[in-house]
Amino acid sequence: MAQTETLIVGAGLAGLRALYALREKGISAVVLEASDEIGGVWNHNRYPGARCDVESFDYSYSFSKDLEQEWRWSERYPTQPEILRYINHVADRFDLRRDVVLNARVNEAVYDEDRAVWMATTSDGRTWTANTLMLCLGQLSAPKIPSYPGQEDFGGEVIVSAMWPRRKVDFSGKRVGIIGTGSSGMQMTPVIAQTAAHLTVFQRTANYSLPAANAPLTDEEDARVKANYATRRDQIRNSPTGLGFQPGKVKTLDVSDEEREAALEKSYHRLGFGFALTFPDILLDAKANAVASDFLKRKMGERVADPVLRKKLVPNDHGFGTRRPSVDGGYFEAFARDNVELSDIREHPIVAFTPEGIRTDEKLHELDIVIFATGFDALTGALLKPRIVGRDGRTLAEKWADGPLTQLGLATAGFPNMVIVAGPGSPSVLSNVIVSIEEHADWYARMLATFRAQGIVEFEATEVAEKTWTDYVQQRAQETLYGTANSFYNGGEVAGKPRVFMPFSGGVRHYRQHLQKCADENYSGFEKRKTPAAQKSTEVHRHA
Ligand code: NA7
Repeated sequence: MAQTETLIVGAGLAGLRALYALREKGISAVVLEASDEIGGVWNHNRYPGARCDVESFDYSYSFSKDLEQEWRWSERYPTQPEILRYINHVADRFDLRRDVVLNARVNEAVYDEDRAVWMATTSDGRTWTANTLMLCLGQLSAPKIPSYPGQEDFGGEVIVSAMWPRRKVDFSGKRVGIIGTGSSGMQMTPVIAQTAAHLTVFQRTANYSLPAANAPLTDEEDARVKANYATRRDQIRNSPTGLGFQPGKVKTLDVSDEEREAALEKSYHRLGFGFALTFPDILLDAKANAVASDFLKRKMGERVADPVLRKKLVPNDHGFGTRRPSVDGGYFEAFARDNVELSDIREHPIVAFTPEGIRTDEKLHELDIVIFATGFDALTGALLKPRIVGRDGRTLAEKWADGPLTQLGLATAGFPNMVIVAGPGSPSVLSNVIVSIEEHADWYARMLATFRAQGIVEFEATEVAEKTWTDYVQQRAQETLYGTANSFYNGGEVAGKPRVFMPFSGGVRHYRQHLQKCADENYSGFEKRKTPAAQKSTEVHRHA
């Protein structure tokens, strides 16, 4: 049985950053990774066109000034291969690999109440013991794969975008179908269209998207950012979404039509996700949202010449930002190609797969390759995959049956010495996730170092604190328009999943203030014990 102070589960951006933070505090840790490579979602999502829709300067670690200066991003929005190279560079640069165990999927983690330790068993047959269990399993990392009648009879190849094969997939001469038009489907469409003989995009919901305005980064741009990186990082940490954009000060309807149009036009062309903050009320007020949505619908419509196609491709059932929008590189324009076809599966649903392809209630689409770009069981999916057993034999899946409960997005009562990085109850998917990851990693490292110095062997979120925080997360969400759509923010994307808004929508700056307050109050909302509660109760029992 192997032993360490902290077991980190997952070697993506979060797990590696947590390892670095813990080492800095002299806390030993081992990272267990299911795959044979580090990188998390950036290891698995190798589909053509995969890239981050946060600018590369900001989708990068801030913990090392040297790293910031040394690394040279090549484009404004980094591609998946470049991000994976970056992650591998960081792992080598800071000698992180020596504490990473690959091919070790955690199937089960059980809390031993008497000893206040976690015991984790992995797919390689080993058992690990640790004082603390730190879950760095990602937010959008448990793929959601639909099953259709006849799927097993399909004669072609089926590929899942989030489990993309390592080999090169050759689309030339192939008839390809993509199911799903979220960021993944939208990113791969224009790329695959270039080589496939024919591409059919199966769309259930038309999605909002802004043009990426991607470009190679010049040496001047690189030097300019690196000369002022600290200021840029500061702006990011103090912005609502961790992207550096501050909300406009004047409300949408408080400016003249000309001013409003000019402001929307400006942010449309420069800011990607910053568009949502052009005015402070776009995600808060239905009328303001309708104005921003109409602007974007017009813009998307201008990118599609065919009026019938335009009607299908422009969203009509939800407001901008109430589900995650996309930042695309030529998605709408791809439909002008002779070899690209849209299948509106809301109008003509998929009936079944056949040996030849996909049959909708309108026609048979003959296909050689079908790609599922159908998204993820977001936020809780990956956390609930391993069997995590807390106090009294209760599993995390049982505890969260009606939705996740957390104290400050950090931990959940009944699961002592277990923490979650960038999961439910924290800004997570509503933020530049790397900012949220770094915030948690450093905060936990300080917390664990403090507890060690204080002789605390067991810490546990209280039920009162987690109820207060979870209610607050709901209250903040109710102030927004997020509740008006089914999305992966609120469980609406998975049949049977509790419909609960999961991330904290109050912004990364506000969230950090809560974290700071918690730490300042010697980690309020947590019970801290020098003897495990189970031992104490045995003692009490004995004395009685
Ligand atoms: P998303 O954004 O969750 O998109 C998934 C897409 O797949 C979306 O268009 C779904 O339609 C569609 N979908 C899901 N299930 C089905 C079924 N059963 N049939 C047809 N279509 C389906 O995932 P992505 O991978 O694109 O992006 C995830 C994040 O990764 C992204 O936001 C970035 O953070 C990076 P629906 O809208 O549910 O009707």
